[in-house]
Amino acid sequence: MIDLYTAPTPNGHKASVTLEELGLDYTAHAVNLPKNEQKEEWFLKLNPNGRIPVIVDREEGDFAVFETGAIMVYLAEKAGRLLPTDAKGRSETMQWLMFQMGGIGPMMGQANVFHRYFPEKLPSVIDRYQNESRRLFEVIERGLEGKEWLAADQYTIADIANYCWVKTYKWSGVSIEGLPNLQRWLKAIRPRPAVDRGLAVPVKVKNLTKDEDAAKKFAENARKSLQT
Ligand SMILES: N[C@@H](CCC(=O)N[C@@H](CS)C(=O)NCC(=O)O)C(=O)O
Repeated sequence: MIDLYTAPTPNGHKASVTLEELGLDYTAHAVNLPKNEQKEEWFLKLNPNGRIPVIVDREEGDFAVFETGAIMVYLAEKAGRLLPTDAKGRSETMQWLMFQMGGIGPMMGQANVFHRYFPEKLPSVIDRYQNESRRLFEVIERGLEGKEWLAADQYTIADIANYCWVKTYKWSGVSIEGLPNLQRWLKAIRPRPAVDRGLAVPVKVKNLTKDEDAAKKFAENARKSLQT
């Protein structure tokens, strides 16, 4: 059994969607980010970085894993699925996973900070992160040319990692216009039952781009855990 400490954010969803896709037995525990529970001592013992998500594998002597890329690789290897084992397939998957970890996640994350959460609106900073996110979307567009999935001709943790962030493009204020491959790929992943279940962990959140009050509240809460 695995304990997942998480919150309803793209990084949290990367872990819960992976667990659902792999059919692993797990219990989700909601971490209250506005209350900064992720900075409490008990949490820092599991993840010194003080950020969600983190997993604890009870079948492996309470082994804790933090950083979503490492969590996804750990889970895929435990279940023996979603990460090809041949050298090239594994490398392709890792390339697109690292691309998400080092590019899509940080850039969209900062676009959200400055577009949605920061009290001052700094146009050049907002432009910088939104334009860089758009550039990275165009990289995915090229990566999907003539291909159904990002890596190894199969659905892998690389698709899950990138999907959980790219799907929030509206919240980041980044357009997906003129990117037919990326749009097709988003549409192919969304109806998967495991994705649907994973996106409802630890709680289902409203579509923030369609609900102004919910968006305001979410931004206020996000501000509380923002390190400036
Ligand atoms: N690189 C980390 C990023 C994790 C992360 O940034 N988590 C955010 C939520 S999406 C968080 O815990 N924010 C609260 C905080 O920064 O205190 C990973 O991939 O696991």
